Amino acid sequence: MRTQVGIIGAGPAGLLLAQMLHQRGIDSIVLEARSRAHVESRIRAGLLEQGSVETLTQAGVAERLLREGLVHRGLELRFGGQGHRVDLAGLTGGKVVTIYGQQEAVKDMIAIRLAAGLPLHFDVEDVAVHDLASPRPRITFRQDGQDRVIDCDVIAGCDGFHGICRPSIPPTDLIAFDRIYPFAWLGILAQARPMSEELIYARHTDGFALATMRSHSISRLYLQCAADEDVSAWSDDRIWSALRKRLGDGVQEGPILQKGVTAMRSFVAEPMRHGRLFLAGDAAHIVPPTGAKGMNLAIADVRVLVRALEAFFAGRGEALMDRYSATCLDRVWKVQRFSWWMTQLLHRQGDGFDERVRIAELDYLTGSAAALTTLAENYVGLPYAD
Ligand code: RFL
Ligand code: PHB
Repeated sequence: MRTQVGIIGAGPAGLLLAQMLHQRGIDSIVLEARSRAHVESRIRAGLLEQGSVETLTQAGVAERLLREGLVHRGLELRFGGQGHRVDLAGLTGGKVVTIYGQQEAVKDMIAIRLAAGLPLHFDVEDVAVHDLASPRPRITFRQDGQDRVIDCDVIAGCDGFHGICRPSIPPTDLIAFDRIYPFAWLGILAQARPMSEELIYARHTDGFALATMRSHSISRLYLQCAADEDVSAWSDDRIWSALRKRLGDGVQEGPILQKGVTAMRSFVAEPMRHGRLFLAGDAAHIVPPTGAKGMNLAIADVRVLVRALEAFFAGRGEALMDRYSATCLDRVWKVQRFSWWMTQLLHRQGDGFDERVRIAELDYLTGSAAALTTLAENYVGLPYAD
């Protein structure tokens, strides 16, 4: 097989890249290790920055998102038993965020690609990348028991944090920056009306809690828990009682459809390019979910990569490809800073000096238009470089 861009991973990064390249007449083949059903049912991110919605709209994959997504103009910070509304739109000249499940965006992009008859292979095995320093890198894999090879001009590593692309770069050519937090999130999806029209980020002496949603009848709720938390120790009753305690009155209960523990990590690999291999999304970086940035950052990387590849395939040279990593990392580090800041501000960690400083900071934040503007402009999404 032969293609211009071999894309490994059918998450938001890989699928959006394939679609945006297709719009520009550039061929790609997408390889995905898991089944279509698995990829379409993985419950993950849910919040899109305004720029992400615009990007998905321009990519022609937002018809259902624009119909079903829930537009939010503000959020609530709750601490010391009191709620404080952050007027995101008012503080950012009208910018908003949209709630739309990542797996719904993934479903939409898969359907559009398959309907167009474009190559997207699920359940592939033993994916490996070769000759990354040459102008003709190769991907090998197994499909239905057969060994296969794809000759590419470029390979896009969109295979997430546990993929094979980043580990294929010689360790001497990569620097990794890592921070693991001493807590995690227990997340549930429940058949219950959201407790509020907007998201509630709550800080409580028992730990952080977040009330978000997927629709007017499905709630998504998170609780700070131990890093090594055993989900089986959390009965439905224990979960609801912890949520009521941390979020206060108004928690709407209903059947729990799904439960899981999400580890909290900040990670960046530099550079995001090795020869003809370009990393995008979680393959290159991870943020803790508190700032709701992971999927948005994957989308931002893809925008930069598409421009670089468009110039390259149009014969305008490699200047943008050479700048790909630096351009992406500029945003990545700002988003890392914001995600780290939201995480350390809102989670309970001991009872010492740092804890008192965090409470003072929250108090300051909610009383300062300047500090709230900083929060709001990061939350709705920093402007793109292009
Ligand atoms: P993905 O989605 O992990 O996709 C990578 C794909 O690659 C496949 N793969 C392989 N395919 C072929 N060969 C191999 N060897 C392969 N190895 C792996 C995988 O099966 C997978 O399909 O990465 P991508 O595309 O970079 O997208 C990143 C996002 O998924 C991630 O950043 C977000 O989900 C993070 N995140 C959030 N982001 C937001 O923007 N807003 C949020 O509100 C938000 N909330 C969250 C989150 C992540 C969470 N978890 C579970 C980590 C909430 C949670 C709980
Ligand atoms: C979600 O809807 O899953 C979500 C929203 C905001 C966050 C994290 C997760 O900060």
